[in-house]
Amino acid sequence: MKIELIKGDITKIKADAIVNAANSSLLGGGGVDGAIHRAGGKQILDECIEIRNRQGKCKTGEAVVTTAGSLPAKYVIHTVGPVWNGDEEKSSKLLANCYQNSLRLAESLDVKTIAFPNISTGIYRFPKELAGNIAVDEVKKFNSDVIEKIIFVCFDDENEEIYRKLLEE
Ligand code: AR6
Repeated sequence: MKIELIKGDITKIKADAIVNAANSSLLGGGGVDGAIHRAGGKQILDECIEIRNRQGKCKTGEAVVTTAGSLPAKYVIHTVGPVWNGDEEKSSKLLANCYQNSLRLAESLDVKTIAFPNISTGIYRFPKELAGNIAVDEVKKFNSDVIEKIIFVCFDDENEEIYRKLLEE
């Protein structure tokens, strides 16, 4: 699997799937979640509501999929990152689950390219360095015959710098 780093807006990425840092309501919010729903249109929210009606809320660490609406991607994989509360062990495991479950779901959809934002490092205040380490570790550990390329999309300079260093190692 090839790993790429891009600085920018994930809604502009032409990948088979982009990942959304959602919340357990699946009904939208701020940050990257707000950007994806705004740019992708109502179809994404409609499918999120259908999922809610079917299974209830999405638990932290889990992932669900919808259409990407009018975005250049095919799918949006919505995963719910942990809110940082200082419990490093528990939060790290939950964040690792986000990457694993998103990648598993992507594989089941025959996704070849997938783009991740820096889950939990915005409104959910997860320390960026630790989150970057977890993201890169999980992606490197995930052996896939299906997924060919993983793109880390960093929005802020600090995350870009962290990922650049991690991916040089
Ligand atoms: N493209 C790529 N990355 C982005 C974009 C974008 N357009 N916009 C922001 N980021 P956050 P969280 C980065 O806050 O911490 C929402 O309200 C941002 O710089 O979007 O997981 C949800 O509904 C940061 O590095 O998500 C939840 O309630 C990263 O995306 C809550 O926020 C994640 O920041 C989730 O919080």
